[in-house]
Amino acid sequence: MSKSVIITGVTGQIGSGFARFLLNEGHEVHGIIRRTSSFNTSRIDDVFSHPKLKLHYGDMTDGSVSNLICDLKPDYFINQAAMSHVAVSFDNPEYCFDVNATGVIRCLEAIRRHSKHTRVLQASTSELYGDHVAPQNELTPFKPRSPYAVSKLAALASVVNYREAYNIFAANSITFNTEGPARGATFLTRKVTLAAARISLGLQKELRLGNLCSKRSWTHYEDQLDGQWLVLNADEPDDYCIGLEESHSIQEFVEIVFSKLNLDWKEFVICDPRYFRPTEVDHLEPDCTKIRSKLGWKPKHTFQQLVDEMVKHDLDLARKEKILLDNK
Ligand code: F7E
Repeated sequence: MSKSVIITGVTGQIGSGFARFLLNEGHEVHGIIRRTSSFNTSRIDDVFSHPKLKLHYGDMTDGSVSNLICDLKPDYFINQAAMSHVAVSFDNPEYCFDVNATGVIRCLEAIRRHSKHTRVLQASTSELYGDHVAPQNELTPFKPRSPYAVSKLAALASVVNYREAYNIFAANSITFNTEGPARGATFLTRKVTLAAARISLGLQKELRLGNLCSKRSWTHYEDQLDGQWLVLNADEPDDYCIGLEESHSIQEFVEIVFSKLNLDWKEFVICDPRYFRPTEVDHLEPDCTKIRSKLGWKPKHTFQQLVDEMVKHDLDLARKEKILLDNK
């Protein structure tokens, strides 16, 4: 049966993936986009004219999203909107909290007061675990180490509170790093694959990075999406860790990507203090026993497949860029 779904953050990597997936399944998708002077809809260009996609201007920092919830009373509310860059949150903590925490409470209030049947999925994050020893699962204590993580912890706790206090179906996906060819270029993986591809064709000379020692679990966005959809459709609302149960250091990731392009990373990577964070999170790696055993989640992509897909995508982009340059 066709459902109505509000997706915030629909122009992002996973929000756009959700829109595509839900439209394919025959659902009606209401995507929230922020007004900007530059184009920000490239990730949904392919479904832009789909008859079941409606885009609405809105922002988590005001009443626009809650108003839409009141008007539409959707079956599902998927919150992918966030000020999601951990490093930037140190420079702009107040805005970060407004979007990531207060913004979520605004929406939960609208659901509690006007649309109690709506099922809520909050995209939470492994950043909550901070420097707690890996692997982390749903029982691991939270130790946030950035304004981003603090704001996301407030949102997670609010979702749990609304679930318990008002009997709303509200669930958190505790999402480990989510990657793919549509990942934003300021996040580590995409910054590296874009740079390495350009370097291999002589379009770029160096790559400046910060801390190479931290370890992350990088998961394909389609596997994250599968997991989050299972969480949203479970019999009972609950919180689940989602991610590949393996981790690699930043240096390992860099080495793998450069070697796929027959490059020695040490010749091109420069350590730049600008990219270090005031407090770092050293090692994030999930234990996903709960979602595997309760909801049957299983990732379809290995880490190597994810890297291969990103490298191939960015090499194709770099080749196109070079052809344009050569024909100038
Ligand atoms: O950094 C190190 C950096 O920015 C990964 C967000 O989606 O996942 C993401 O947060 C690691 C960190 O992701 C650079 O210090 C070194 O240790 O790709 P990232 P993140 O901070 O893990 C979580 C789950 C979220 O929820 C967030 O929204 O790489 N690193 N050099 C660098 N990172 C960046 N961005 N740029 C560098 O030059």
